Amino acid sequence: MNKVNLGLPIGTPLDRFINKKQEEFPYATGELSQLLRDIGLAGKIINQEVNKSGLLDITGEYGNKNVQGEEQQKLDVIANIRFTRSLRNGGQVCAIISEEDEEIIHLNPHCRYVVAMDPLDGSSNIDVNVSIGTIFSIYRRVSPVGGPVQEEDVLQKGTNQVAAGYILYGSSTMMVYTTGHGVHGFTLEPSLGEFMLSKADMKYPEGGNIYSINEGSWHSFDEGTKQYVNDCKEKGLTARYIGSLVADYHRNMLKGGIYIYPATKKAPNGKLRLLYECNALAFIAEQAGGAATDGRQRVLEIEPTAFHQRSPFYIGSKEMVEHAMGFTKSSVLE
Ligand code: P6P
Repeated sequence: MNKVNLGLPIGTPLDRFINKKQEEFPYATGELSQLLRDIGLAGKIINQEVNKSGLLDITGEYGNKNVQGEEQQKLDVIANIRFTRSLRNGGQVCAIISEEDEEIIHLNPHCRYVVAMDPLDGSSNIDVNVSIGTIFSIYRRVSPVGGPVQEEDVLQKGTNQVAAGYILYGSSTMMVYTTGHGVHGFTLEPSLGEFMLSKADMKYPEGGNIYSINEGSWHSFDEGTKQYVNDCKEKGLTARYIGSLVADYHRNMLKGGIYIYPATKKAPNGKLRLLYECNALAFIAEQAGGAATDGRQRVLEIEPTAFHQRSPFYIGSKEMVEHAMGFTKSSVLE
């Protein structure tokens, strides 16, 4: 039997897929399965909000800045509340680290799982109807169950992830996740309110000819990134940049390509956050046969030292990421 997608047919509901996958692991307690279902539920709730955002007063700025100093959008705050509530009610999570909260959100100390999340990435695109996404990463806590969650439970390397995924609120809404046994995509069937298997065992195509980077920041790129972008142009590759990480990532995984958010003079460690953006997508990318680096090393090997630390990010088709690293490995930001 094909271990990866168990031969489950396209159209299999997410809950049934998760249950069948759990049967592969005799010692599974069902906690991770329940947690994935809780995330799916929150995604359906947020999808409702996102789809109505033009009609309700939930677009635009909330009037606060998040821990990153970025203007919180109303839907950012709503998504953070919805996810936190769904994970609290689901009863499988001991703590959350969220882009929208500076400190750890402590839930049930008797649970084993920690969730790192960006509840709604790309939120500045909400008002102009461009695709946005939720990104999540799941770890087992390292401190004793029952005791208070410690920083070490959250500051774990990406290689420790037990699951990761994203929800893309686009022309259709998709949930894509991995538990380390392939990457599977589920499309929301709105009339049923169910995520249904639409892409089993997703893999990058060999190679790729799309590069995604905000060339408006060209003058503040490091020399190596500039040389790589010039190389892409000389080869006549296609430039595609939506400005919404999940949307750019998803397209590049399906069609072959690389997404880059490098270190810049304005953001010397890059813009994207290691724990709940880079690590989650890096786990998915590697499971799909791709790669993810910070320009010098595998993202999943980076030892986190702060909840909201940033990292330069090069992610996509393995050969494109490796080719880019040939330019950036010894490049320094002037
Ligand atoms: P820039 C959105 O704010 C985000 O975090 C990613 O979704 C997106 O790829 C990137 O920032 C866009 O940043 O600086 O190019 O506008």
